[in-house]
Amino acid sequence: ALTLLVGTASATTAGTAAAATPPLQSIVPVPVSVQALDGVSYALTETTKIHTEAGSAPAKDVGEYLAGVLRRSTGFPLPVSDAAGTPADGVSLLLSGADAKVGDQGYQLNSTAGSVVLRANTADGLFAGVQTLRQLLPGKIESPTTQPGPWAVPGANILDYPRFGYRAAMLDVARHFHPVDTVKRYLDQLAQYKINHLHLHLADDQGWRIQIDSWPRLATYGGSTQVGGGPGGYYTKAQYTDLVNYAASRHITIIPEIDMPGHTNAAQASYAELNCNGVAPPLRTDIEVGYSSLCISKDITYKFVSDVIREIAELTPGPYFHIGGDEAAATSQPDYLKFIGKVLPIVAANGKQANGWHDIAKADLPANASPQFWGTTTSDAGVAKAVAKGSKVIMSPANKAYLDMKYNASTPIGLNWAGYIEVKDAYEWNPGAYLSGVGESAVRGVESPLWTETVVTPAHIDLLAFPRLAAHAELGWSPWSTHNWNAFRTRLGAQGPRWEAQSMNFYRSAQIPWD
Ligand code: TNX
Repeated sequence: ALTLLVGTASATTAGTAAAATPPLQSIVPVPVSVQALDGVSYALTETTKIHTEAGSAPAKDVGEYLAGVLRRSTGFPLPVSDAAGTPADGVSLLLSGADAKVGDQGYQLNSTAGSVVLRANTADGLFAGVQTLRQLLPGKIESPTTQPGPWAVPGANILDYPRFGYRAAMLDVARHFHPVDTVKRYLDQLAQYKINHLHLHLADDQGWRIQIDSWPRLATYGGSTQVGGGPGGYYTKAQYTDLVNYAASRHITIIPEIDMPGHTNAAQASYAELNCNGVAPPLRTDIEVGYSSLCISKDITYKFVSDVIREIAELTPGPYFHIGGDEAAATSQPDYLKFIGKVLPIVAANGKQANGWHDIAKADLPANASPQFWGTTTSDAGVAKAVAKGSKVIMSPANKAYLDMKYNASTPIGLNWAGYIEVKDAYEWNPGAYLSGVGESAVRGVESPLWTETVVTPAHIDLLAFPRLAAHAELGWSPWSTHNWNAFRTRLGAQGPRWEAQSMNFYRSAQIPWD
């Protein structure tokens, strides 16, 4: 249970300035358990050393990542060593002695006057603990330039592990192309909130965004524009691999999506043979949906699908391949079922588990396939049937989890077909008890999609994703027993100085008491 911290820090308010929220009451997502050691704190100084589990390269990598974050603002050298023996002082990242409860993603953090010790069973767990440690330091720790200290970590015993093993965001790089550096920036932000999957929507009507050697025009022609008619773009295989590796260094798994059999105009424009009438349509730069379909009756369609899935699967170490499957309004129902029935085995033959928008649950799914619920209702017959047969569901209800919905009528970008989503709306739902027939154990996790019809720049991504993504991250990580809007708003408000130090263009919702 969450230890409620009351009066653990000297929150004296002088004059009119509001006191900053004490760090132990500021952590997002809120940990499973936080016990404060009153009057104790650890000071990070220019002599602090970082020690990582002897002989573990993955633990050393987490130590180097931590040092990289802390060096920018402290200016301290913070050497990282994995020499044998546990030093009594400094910051230690250890792969032994963790409470069994932390599992394969959780951690323990113990901070005293002399040391900070993180313990986990895996490097994933240490990485999660490092994100908590960042939030225990003052917000200016996130500054890219040297700042004055002191750098105090409050004394505490923290035990923490996730509610759901799958916590994800989706970025649509098809409607507007988002270059490698923009995706890396987003990966850095996701990691801070313990999100461990990034789903990339790599193809849609307006653009194809990944090089496929056996069908080269997909990228060179199909990737040559975007919504509004700009130049578009695509990832070369080397760039995609760079993203996969960068994500891995942030303990994030990339999930590639090729949306089919609808949302395929860019592919059909690139290759006439993918159309039933043999005629390539023009490229499209508007935001209509539901008009394109691969030709279900042609053999070449399945050669295309096999080639694309094989080439992308070869570059993708993660277990999932997302086949889209949404809004196939230009495909008849029998054709849709036939198509999904042919594509699922291709995914399996390439060693991947299929994810798909929940429309795919109209077809017969293997138990390892996950429908991603994006509806605005609280029941879906197909999803309930898939769950009864053993599938786990990814929860992305559009009126709660869609980051491309506006906050309110004055939000300058975004859509509103699923309604306005203020921060409280994004937070106030229970993914484990939301859909009928889909209980906690049938939920793989929570995912926040960001469709980019109106999203062009990194500042646009910031504005729509933050702070709502942090609310979703807490739903995915923290136990439901900790769920409390008033406590959450305070924790969220404490993220403000961190996001300012990172020059993030977040939405300063009036619902939140920003520090
Ligand atoms: C619906 S949600 C779509 C996308 C759009 C989005 C805009 C889903 C599976 N399909 O094609 O981009 O709405 O909010």
